[in-house]
Amino acid sequence: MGTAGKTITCQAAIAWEKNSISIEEVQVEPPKAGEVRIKMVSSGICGSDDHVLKGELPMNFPLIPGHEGAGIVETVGDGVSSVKPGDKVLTLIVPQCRECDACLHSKGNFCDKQDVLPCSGTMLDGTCRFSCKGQKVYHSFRTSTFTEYTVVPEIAVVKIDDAAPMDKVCLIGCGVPTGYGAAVNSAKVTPGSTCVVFGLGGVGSAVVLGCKASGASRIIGVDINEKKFPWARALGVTDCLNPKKLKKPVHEVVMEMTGVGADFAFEVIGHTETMLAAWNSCNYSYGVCLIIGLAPLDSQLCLEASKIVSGKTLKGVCLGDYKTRDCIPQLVTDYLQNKINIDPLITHQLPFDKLHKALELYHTGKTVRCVLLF
Ligand code: COD
Ligand code: ZN
Repeated sequence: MGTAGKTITCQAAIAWEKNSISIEEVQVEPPKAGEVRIKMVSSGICGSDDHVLKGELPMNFPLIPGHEGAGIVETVGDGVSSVKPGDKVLTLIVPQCRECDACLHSKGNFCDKQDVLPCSGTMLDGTCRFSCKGQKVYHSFRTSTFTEYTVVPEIAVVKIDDAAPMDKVCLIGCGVPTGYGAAVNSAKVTPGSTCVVFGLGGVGSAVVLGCKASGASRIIGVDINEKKFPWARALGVTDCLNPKKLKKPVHEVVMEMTGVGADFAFEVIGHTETMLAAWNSCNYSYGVCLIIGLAPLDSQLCLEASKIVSGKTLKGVCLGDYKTRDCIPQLVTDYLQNKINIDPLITHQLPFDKLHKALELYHTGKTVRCVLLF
């Protein structure tokens, strides 16, 4: 008995309100036109999911969290042509519609059809495909990967190589392009350069991977959680700094260590204070500061305006500036060809029913990336 055209009942994590999550039996409707239903195989737990769970993004509850997913296409809706049942796929927090201004511009990648800013919690037609106990359940980032089955718009899903190990490649749906791509594709880190990375979580560690791959000779890692330092050193960080243990502001220490400031600074936390610290750690003339973290929605970044004229660059970046459907499959192929090694980013893998344990590991700062397996 196939499941095509039928509602599927399965297990999913539901965030009922902020800081309240439980695994429940849910109903997942068949995909509508332009949509894809996916049987999940793995999902990373990313810092952005934590923003959702804490209610820091204006999202509708109850919702199914998760966006960094790998799975197998179960069925497709009318008009879907880029994937078919049985394909291995990744879900994409930033879709690529190939029609909007950002998609049509050679440099743009923040597709108008994304559901990050602002968040609707629905599919593109404004309705939802999930329900639980008769109640409508919202999507998160139009992906919702903490579930055995999900429904995603075709523009937010991409086919990957048949040989991809599905318990690992979920990271290439988000953390790897976001971090590695920021270093390699957006900043274009140069050989012999000095980089400073603020935040050594899953995404910051992927930035380190990209700096190392680009030939940076010095990579300074900054984090308030020293449990991250051994993992960071193994990836290529040469100097670790804990701002809480320094006698002066971290940017002053970076300036002293480098003499002239960093060539490249990356903020991978999402706080305005660390964004300023990253900016102030850069060389005043040619330094490049990339902001990856999402700051609180009502916050303002206040820069000393007279310091901008000297030439340094401040740039925001999402998903490594990659046009997601065009570029992400190649990152999977690069991994399969040993050109990128994402394995050290995955410090834990747990079955989906151990979700609470996985979230506890994340919240106590004991993981770089924990992957849920379905
Ligand atoms: N100073 C130094 N380090 C800090 C501080 C601080 N004040 N506060 C927290 N940290 C460290 C934590 O100890 C942790 O190691 C790290 O910062 C954050 O890591 P994670 O694992 O919690 O989060 P990531 O790496 O999965 O995600 C970080 C993002 C900044 C990407 C995320 O939080 C975010 O803002 N996402 C939205 C923006 C974005 O690019 N989204 C697209 C892909 S998700
Ligand atoms: Zn993410």
